[in-house]
Amino acid sequence: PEWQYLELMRQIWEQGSERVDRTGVGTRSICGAMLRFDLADGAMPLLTTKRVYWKTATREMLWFLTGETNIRPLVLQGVKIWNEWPHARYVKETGQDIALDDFVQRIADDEEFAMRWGDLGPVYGKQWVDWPTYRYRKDGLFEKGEGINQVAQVVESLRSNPGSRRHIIEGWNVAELDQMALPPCHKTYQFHVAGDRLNCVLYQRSCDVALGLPFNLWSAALLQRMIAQQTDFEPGELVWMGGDVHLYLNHEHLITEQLAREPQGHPVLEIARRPDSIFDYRIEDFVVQNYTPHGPIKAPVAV
Ligand code: THF
Repeated sequence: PEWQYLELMRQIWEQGSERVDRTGVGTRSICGAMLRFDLADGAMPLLTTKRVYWKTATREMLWFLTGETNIRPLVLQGVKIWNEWPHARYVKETGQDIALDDFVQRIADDEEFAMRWGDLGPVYGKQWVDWPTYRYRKDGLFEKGEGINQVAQVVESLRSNPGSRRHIIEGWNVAELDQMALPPCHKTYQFHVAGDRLNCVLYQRSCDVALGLPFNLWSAALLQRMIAQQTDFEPGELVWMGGDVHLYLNHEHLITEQLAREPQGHPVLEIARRPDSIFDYRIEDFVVQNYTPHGPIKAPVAV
């Protein structure tokens, strides 16, 4: 449960090695970490030591499952978490120093502008449901094959061959990394059946523990719950593994405040309906009960 998260945070802050990262903000970082959460009886890894906007993270997960990579559908739902990246690209490529809020307003108002500037490249959604394939021809050139829907395939393989060790959803498409606004952080999901329970391992190569991890844990558990429902398994354990696990130096106020708080209560997630497929969930299907967290703690995201 939650103390594992708080312990990880404390350990990184006290023992992490300090370095300048890609964003220039600076981090304290450790190599390799694991957290385990049992999802039995509706339990979710939803932190209570600060308010986590689980609906935002849920909308993001549903957006991944549509295969969409443009931020516009998120913007139209008031989800802001991906806005910084297209904005930074726009400023860099056009030299126009437009404010973030004005840029986002234009994405919402102007569909053509959104098509041109709102796309993140072939990130999560694209790789998950439409991983590109290529077929070599006799003349040595190659043509585009049909995209692979990894999510549909995993649902199918869990049903037909539960004991398989290949129930994997992979975001790290090496050939396309250079076209992505950001290479995937939560890059590999593997599912594992034990009796009537569905377990999941998530490998995350890079983890912003203060801002990103609360979202990433919720989202992974959510995906696991949806897939369990679709395949008629009980939700089992979520095992989270991190590679470069870090805290940004400008999150100090958040860390100090959060480590001073005590977890309170045990939130549960109810899925109100059983949709026909993994691609048919809607935001109204998710009901969280017993969530009485401490207040939110604001902190800037490093871009
Ligand atoms: N880059 C960095 N530096 N940190 C991340 O957490 C991160 N992500 C995604 C991609 N790159 C990242 C983006 N996800 C928030 C949450 C998740 C994000 C980005 C930003 C955020 O600002 N959360 C605030 C406010 C939420 C809201 O307003 O709805 C929070 O308090 O939680 C991690 O995968």
